[in-house]
Amino acid sequence: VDRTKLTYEKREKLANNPIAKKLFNIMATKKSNLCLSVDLTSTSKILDLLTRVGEHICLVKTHVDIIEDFSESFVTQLKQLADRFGFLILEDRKFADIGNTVSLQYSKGLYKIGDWADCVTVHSLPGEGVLKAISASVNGVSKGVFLLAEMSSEGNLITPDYIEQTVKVAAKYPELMTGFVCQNKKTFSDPGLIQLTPGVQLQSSGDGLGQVYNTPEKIILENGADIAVVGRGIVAAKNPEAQVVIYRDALWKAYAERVGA
Ligand code: 5FU
Repeated sequence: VDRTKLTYEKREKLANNPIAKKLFNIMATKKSNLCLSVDLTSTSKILDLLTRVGEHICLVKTHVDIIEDFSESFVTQLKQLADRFGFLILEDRKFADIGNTVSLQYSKGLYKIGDWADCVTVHSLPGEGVLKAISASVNGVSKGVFLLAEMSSEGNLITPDYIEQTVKVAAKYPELMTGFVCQNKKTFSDPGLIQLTPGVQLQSSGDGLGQVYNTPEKIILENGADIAVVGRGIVAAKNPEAQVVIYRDALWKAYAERVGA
């Protein structure tokens, strides 16, 4: 069966990872398959933006290492917003080292990512030790991984064989796997996993630094995305509150058309 023809409600039942289940449930309930990438360097700007747009998103994606005034209080407030608006938190750390180092990077240091992020991104490049290093639960709370199978950037070095091996290794960690960061429908078939696709913007087709943008319709209807990641299309807009609604509506409409709802 074609996973992209199934509703998020059906796929929630097919997911093994608790974070994937929660995400499918949030998407269906909030009618939003939009992930906002809050690539801002100040905590007040991030919290302010999320206060204004949080009701429209299913997931927020952070790059915690670009924040200049990171604090524990920021984490507390971020989690409060996530609870209040009902979205999950993805830290886009792209772990890519040996298992032991990743285990330390995940749980220690300034950020203690494993304490607050529901899920993280991981490169398959180092081999499966990187997946063994990320716990499926921290202090009894479920966690998840989005494994990078493809990237949106021009000239990236990922090959068809790399993609195939990435999908194979993921199948060994059903409890942990929330989904894949990828660009194509054919990359994987398991309907219990989520396709997270970055490189989405209405205003432009690239950023001059290798990023490649597609439209919401293309990534949902043709490329098989379940959740679209939008950063600057919303974050750098004059009116983010207006843009977030435009993206959310376009993405949801494309999903509804895809599943024939
Ligand atoms: F894995 C990937 C990828 O293949 N492309 C990406 O663009 C991740 N990203 C992230 O999505 C990137 O690090 C940014 O945080 C975000 C896209 O932001 P934009 O402003 O919409 O280009």
